Amino acid sequence: MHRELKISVVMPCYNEEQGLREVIRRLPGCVDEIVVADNDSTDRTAEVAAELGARVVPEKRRGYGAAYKTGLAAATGDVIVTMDGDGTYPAEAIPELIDALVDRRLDFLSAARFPLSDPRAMGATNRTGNWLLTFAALVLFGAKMVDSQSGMWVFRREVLGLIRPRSDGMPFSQEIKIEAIRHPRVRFGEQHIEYRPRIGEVKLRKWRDGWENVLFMIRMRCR
Ligand SMILES: Nc1nc2c(ncn2[C@@H]2O[C@H](COP(=O)(O)OP(=O)(O)O)[C@@H](O)[C@H]2O)c(=O)[nH]1
Ligand SMILES: [Mg+2]
Repeated sequence: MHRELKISVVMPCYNEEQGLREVIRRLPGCVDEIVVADNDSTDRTAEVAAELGARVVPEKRRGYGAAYKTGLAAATGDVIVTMDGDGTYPAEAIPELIDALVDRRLDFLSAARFPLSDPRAMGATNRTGNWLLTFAALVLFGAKMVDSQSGMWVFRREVLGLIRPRSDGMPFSQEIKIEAIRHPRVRFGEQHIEYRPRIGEVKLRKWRDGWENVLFMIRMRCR
């Protein structure tokens, strides 16, 4: 509990046995529930998550968005915090991010990684790709933000009753932010966080996923 709110952390994980161990160890005491959405990882991700007190929700459909849909639906907290299972996002910042959500009277707070606190955490191609995708969200939807691809969001669970992101893949991250920004009853904001180099193997296929993100936004604009 923090500020009298029940806190759930939801993480999509595919083969993050190593990173997940570290992330769960760093979670602050205010976290009441940990949900790990797993797609039949071939390493011990599910076992490690369960051993460390997380609820593991299995999802057969592969993909970041598919895992999030199942994981978010399973969360019971008043506030949901999301993160990758790779040690990149600052778990210890959760209480101050919830404070920002409450004090700024927001419904959805996205944790922005730029300017990068550690340049080693993201290569030049990914940085450029991020910038282009964030710019595309502005041009196509008028959605103004600093970091359209951040995987750390802090939001009130009620938001899930108002917006319904559809992507089963990596575009889920930008889609949920664009939907939150566009919804008249959802107050959206961003707050800067630290971002660290990853533990374990990257799952993002930068060219393929970057291109899929662009096409997804164009299709989303047309519907
Ligand atoms: N369950 C599940 N998790 C996934 C899948 N793809 C990526 N993830 C997780 O989503 C998070 C983001 O992936 P990551 O490789 O860190 O991408 P990046 O942060 O954009 O470089 C990590 O925790 C991954 O394990 C998937 O198909 N299924
Ligand atoms: Mg990551």
